[in-house]
Amino acid sequence: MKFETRAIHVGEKPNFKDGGTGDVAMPIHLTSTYAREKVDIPTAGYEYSRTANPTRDALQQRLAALEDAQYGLVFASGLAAETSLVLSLLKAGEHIVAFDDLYGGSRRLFTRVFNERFKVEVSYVDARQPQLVADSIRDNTRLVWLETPTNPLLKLCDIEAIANIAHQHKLTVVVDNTFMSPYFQQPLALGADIVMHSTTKFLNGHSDSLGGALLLNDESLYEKIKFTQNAAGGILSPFDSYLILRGTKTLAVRMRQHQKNAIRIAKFLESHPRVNRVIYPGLESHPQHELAQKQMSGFGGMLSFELDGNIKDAKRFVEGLKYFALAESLGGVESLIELPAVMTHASVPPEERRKIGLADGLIRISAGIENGDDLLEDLEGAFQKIG
Ligand code: P1T
Repeated sequence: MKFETRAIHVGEKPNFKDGGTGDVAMPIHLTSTYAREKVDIPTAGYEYSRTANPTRDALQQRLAALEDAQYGLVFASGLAAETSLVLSLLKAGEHIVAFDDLYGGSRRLFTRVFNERFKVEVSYVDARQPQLVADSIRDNTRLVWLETPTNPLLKLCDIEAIANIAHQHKLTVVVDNTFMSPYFQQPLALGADIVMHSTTKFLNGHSDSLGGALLLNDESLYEKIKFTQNAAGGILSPFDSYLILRGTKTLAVRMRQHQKNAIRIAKFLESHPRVNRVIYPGLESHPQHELAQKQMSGFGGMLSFELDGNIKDAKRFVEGLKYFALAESLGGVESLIELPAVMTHASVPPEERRKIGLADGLIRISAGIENGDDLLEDLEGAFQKIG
C-alpha cells in the first residue's frame, strides 16, 4: 500500500461484525473504563483507557504505518513522548549524545529535568560531523538523539552514517522527524531505531491539538516504552487521537503545498535586498543541500532567515504581517512566523545560542498552504513597513 493510501486506510476499517455499524471514520471512544463479563479477562480486550483505547490504537497503527514501523505509541505532547522514552531507556548516571541544535523545549527537558534533577548526563555535539558524535560516545552512553533538519537552523545530520557508528556501540538512535514528517523523510529506513514526532505540527496539521508519537520496530524497546506509557500515564486523549487521525488523511497533499510555498518564499527572500541569509534545505546555497537530496524526498515547509538590519527591524517585520500569524509552533495549514531567540528557543542560554549560530534576529517561518501569491505580497508589505 502506498503512502497516501496508508494515510487514509490503516487503522480505520469499517467494521460490520459483532454489532459494528460500518463507520468510515473511527469514532471517538470517550469511555475511561470497559466492563467485562468475567473477573479474569477483559471480555473485549480493553480494561482502562490509560492502558489502551480504540481511538488511540487506531492512531498508533496509522502513524506506525506512515513511518513503515511495526509499533506506534502516542502521548499527550511531543515532550511527553520524549519524557516517556528517556524514562523507559535510561537511568541516573547514563549518558545521551544529542545534536546541539534542538527544539528549545527538548533541550530544556534534557538539561533542566533529566540532567539537573535525575543525573542523566547529556553531551551536545554538532552532529553535522558524524565523527564528533563518535568522539562523544562513552562507556555509559545509551542514546543518540538527533533532530534533522534542526529547529530552527535547519542543520542536517547523516542519519545512516551516525546510526552505523552508534550501532557499533549498541546504542539506540532516536530521530525527531517533526520537521519533515514521514512524507519527506523515513529515518527507520536509514537505520534509526526510534522515530519521534510532535504530532502537534504537520501530522495533525491544523494547529488545534497537541500530541507526540514514538514509532519503532524493536519489540523489546516497544514493550519497555509501552510499560512506561501506562505506568507514567502521559497518554494522548481519544479526542486528540481522532483529530490527528483526521489530519493524517491529508498529510501528503498538505506537505506538497507547504513545500511549494516554502520554496517560493525561500527564493523570494534570497533575492531580496533586505535579507542577508536564507536557510532552507531546498536551496542550492544550503551547505548540506546534497545530503538533503540524498536523505529526504523533499525539503519541507520550514525556513529561517536573517534580515539586513537589527533586532528591532526583525521585531517590526514579524509584527507587520497580516496572513502570517506571529506565533510559536509550526506545521499548520496557516503560515506562522516567529523569532526563535525570543520565543521558541528563549530557554536556550544566550551563550549556547551564539555557539550554535542562532542570531537574536533570526526569523523562522512555517509556510502554510495558503495561495503563495498572497504570502509573497504580505512579506513584501512587511519589508516596506520597516523601510
Ligand atoms: O510542543 P510539543 O508537542 O510538546 O513538541 C515538542 C517539540 C519536539 N520536537 C520538535 C522538533 C518541535 O518543534 C517541538 C515543538 N516545537 C515548537 C513548539 C516550536 O514552535 O518550535
